[in-house]
Amino acid sequence: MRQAGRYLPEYMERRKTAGSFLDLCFSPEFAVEVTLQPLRRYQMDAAILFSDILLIPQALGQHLEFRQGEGPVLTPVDTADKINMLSMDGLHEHLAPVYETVKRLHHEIPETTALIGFAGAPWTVATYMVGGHGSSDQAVTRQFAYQEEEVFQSLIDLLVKATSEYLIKQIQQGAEVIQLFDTWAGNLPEDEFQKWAVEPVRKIILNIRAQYPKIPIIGFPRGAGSRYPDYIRATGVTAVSIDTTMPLEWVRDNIQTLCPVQGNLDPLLLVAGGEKMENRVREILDCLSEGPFIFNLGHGIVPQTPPENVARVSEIIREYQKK
Ligand code: 1CP
Repeated sequence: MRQAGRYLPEYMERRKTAGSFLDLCFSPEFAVEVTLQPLRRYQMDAAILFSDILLIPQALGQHLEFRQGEGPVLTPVDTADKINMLSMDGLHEHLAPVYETVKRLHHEIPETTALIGFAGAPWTVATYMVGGHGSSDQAVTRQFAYQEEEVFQSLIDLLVKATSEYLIKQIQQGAEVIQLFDTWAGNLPEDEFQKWAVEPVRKIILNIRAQYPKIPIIGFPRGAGSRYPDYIRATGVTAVSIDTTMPLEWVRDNIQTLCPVQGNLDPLLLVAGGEKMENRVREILDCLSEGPFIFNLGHGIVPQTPPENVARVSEIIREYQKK
């Protein structure tokens, strides 16, 4: 999950110096620094590259801004003509600073710390591209996919190609694990889940594995619920991130039997802290640590998180491991 960001005062300071969030993403020096910030404070086993899933639309030629208090704003690509204007021609040149960041991180982080590269899964990235901003129901994009299915398919195909190449480059530069974030997969009905969440991820994984057969790939089909097992079998992911809603015993019996899982502390419990947070951390460990398991949050860390609560969680996990 996201582990760097606005809850850390040192991040806010660095972002001020960088200028904007996008300047931070495109400065290898600052992006390395911000990736390492959580590692300096806590005993994390992995670092996740500091970047964003929306750099791909920008690299394909779509206008992108991050407005204060509003999040990402893109000029919607919601017609065949606008989608046809997107191009992979400048993709790698545009993303070169990200590859440089991965390369530097590979040399800077300790050998015992895994370096995770990532991208958004095509469906989630497409919801921002077509809708022009984040939304809780992705209605604009879901409707577009019904009414203009062929056009939408061409956008997804482009994203499959761009994302596969982008991730292969990250691996070439030293990413040791890849994570694919499908934050909005859960709102898709059955057939659409197959078409837009499963198929594109299956193809990306095939493309990556053609060059790197052994690279671990973690999928995060947030909100997939009972569809997690099918998703795992159909896409070929190595492991899955489970979101905050997943019942632990069900995960143990139906998912951990198929692959390693990571998750699923509610990021808001990390804000609340205290006994409730500590009890839940132990419950998660008690239920899932007998099988293949990576402790993690069930979604990204939020800005109002007190850093000392993260330290406390890390401490509980380390004490638990010693038992
Ligand atoms: O400084 C700031 O204000 C920027 C906040 C921020 C950060 C820290 C954004 C804007 N992106 C990021 C980094 C980021 N995003 C990482 C890097 C790793 C790390 O921080 O340690 C990762 C993995 C992401 C992934 C991401 N971006 C997702 C998928 C995962 C998830 O959490 O759901 C999504 C949906 C985005 C889009 C995005 N980027 C930023 C915002 C505010 C959003 C959400 C927009 C919305 O409301 O829909």
